[in-house]
Amino acid sequence: MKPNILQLNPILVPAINARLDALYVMHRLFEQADKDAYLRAHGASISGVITGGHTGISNAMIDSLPGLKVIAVNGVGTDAVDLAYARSKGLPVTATFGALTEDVADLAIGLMLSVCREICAGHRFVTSGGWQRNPHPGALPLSHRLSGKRVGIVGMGKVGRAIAQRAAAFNCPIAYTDLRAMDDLPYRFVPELLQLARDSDVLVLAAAADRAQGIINAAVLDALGRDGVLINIARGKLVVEDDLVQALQQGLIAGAGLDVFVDEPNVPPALFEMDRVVLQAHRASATVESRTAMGEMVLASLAQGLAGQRPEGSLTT
Ligand code: 8YV
Repeated sequence: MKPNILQLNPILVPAINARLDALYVMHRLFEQADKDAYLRAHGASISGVITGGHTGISNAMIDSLPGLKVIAVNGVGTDAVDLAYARSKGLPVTATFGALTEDVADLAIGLMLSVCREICAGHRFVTSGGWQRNPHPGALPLSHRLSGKRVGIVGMGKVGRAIAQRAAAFNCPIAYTDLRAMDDLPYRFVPELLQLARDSDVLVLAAAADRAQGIINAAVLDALGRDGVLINIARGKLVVEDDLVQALQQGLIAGAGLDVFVDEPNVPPALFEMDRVVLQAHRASATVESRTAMGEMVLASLAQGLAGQRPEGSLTT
C-alpha cells in the first residue's frame, strides 16, 4: 500500500508532482475547502508531511497526525516549525539546504541593482507612456551606482556567502554580522548590527528568523542612514515593518528591495508607489532550477524517513 503524504503547499514542478503521485497517496491540504474536516478524516493515515519554509507546521497539526514519521520542509527556513517539539517526539525534520542558494543570492543582487538604479521606476515610466509625454532626459531623476558601495550582510550562512561572492564582483567592500566571526571568510566581521548598519550603504538580510524577530528596527534603519538601502530575501519578521515604512516615508533611508513580508501576501500599501522600493512576491527560490532541486531533496527525505532511516540532513534526529 502506498504511504499517505500530507502536502501543505503547492509544488510548482510537474515532474516532482508526478513522482509524488506515483509513489504516494497525496493529500493536498491547500486544495481542500474545509481543512479541519479533511484533517479529521485523513490525519490518522498520514505518515509524511511536505510543507513550505514560510508555512511550516503547527504543533497542533503534528499532534493530529499520530502516524507521522517525517516532515520535509520544501525550503531552507525552519522558523515555522518548532524544532524542539519535533525533536522531543523523535520526528525528523529536513530542509533543502544548498538547493536554492544561487537563486536567492541572484535575486538579492537583482534587488540591489533594481533599487539603486531604479529599474522598476524606469520600466513604469516607459510602459505608462511617461517617456513619450515627457521625453526630456531630466524627466527621471539620476539613480545611484551599486558598484563599489559598502555591503553589509546580516547572516553569513550559505545564502549570505553567495551574496557576498556576487557583491565582491561589483567591487563592493563587504562586512557581515552573525553569531560569531567565521575564520574562513575574507570579509570584515562586525559583531554589532547597529555598527554594521552604520558602516553599510546596502544592508542585506540573509539570516534565519528563528531567534531574530524584529532585529531591524527604527534604530538600525536610522544607523543605515539617508543614503542607505535595505534588502530582505530572508524573512519579513526580521524587520519591524512599521518602522521600515516610516523610515522610507520620512526619507530616513533611501530605499528597499523586499521579497518577504511580515504577513504575506499582505504588503503595506504605502510601499507601492515609492520609486526606490522594489517589491517581490516571495520569489527568491522560485526558479525551475531551484524548485526542481528542492523537490528532489523532499522526495529523498520522504523516502528515507518512511523507510525508518534518519533522513540525510535531518535537523532534529
Ligand atoms: C520558499 C522559503 O518560497 O526556503 C524558504 O525558507 O521561504 C522559500 O524558499 C518556500 O519554502 C517554498 O515552499
